[in-house]
Amino acid sequence: MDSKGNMYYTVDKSTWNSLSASLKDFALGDFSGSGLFGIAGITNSGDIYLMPSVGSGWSKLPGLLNTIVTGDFDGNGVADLAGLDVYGNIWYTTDFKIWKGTVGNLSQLISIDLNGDNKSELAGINSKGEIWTTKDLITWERVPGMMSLLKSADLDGNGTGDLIGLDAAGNMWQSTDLKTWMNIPGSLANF
Ligand SMILES: [Ca+2]
Ligand SMILES: [Ca+2]
Ligand SMILES: [Ca+2]
Repeated sequence: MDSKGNMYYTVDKSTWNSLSASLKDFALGDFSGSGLFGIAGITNSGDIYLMPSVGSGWSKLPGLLNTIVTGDFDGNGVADLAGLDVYGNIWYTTDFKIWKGTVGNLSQLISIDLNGDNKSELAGINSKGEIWTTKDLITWERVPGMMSLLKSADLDGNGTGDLIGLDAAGNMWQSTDLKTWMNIPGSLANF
């Protein structure tokens, strides 16, 4: 990406081409294990491009997605990708070549280390607002409650990812046990 915000990619590592598309979503991660962060971007048409470290050039990945997140799903210290297609189907890849599907259908996806083993798992919200998590990328468990937006961080510092949710009324909630929600005082609904 140049200083004017134009994107370029190379397929032969010697010729730079302009990426004549704008991104609708992107995520940051250390895709090379070098300690340098790169960018994974989704164009408006759903094409997936990866820039392993910022400034290194874009390469096109197989597949089509609507949203993208990063996580380390195999725990090798290199960032991997997960995302939702336009139908809400859930996909992830650890080699940037083959996308593996997991059951379910979501409208928002996040990566989260639910069990503290330094491997990422997935959580998300479906179209009804139900909250779902998977610890093995195969089976999903429902977390009680309904949210309209979901984020994760290790709120209690015990090494496992916790959930922060925003409900439809604009109230914020936190869950560190993935069973019960505690209100975070101060609604953002009126801001
Ligand atoms: Ca990885
Ligand atoms: Ca984990
Ligand atoms: Ca925690």
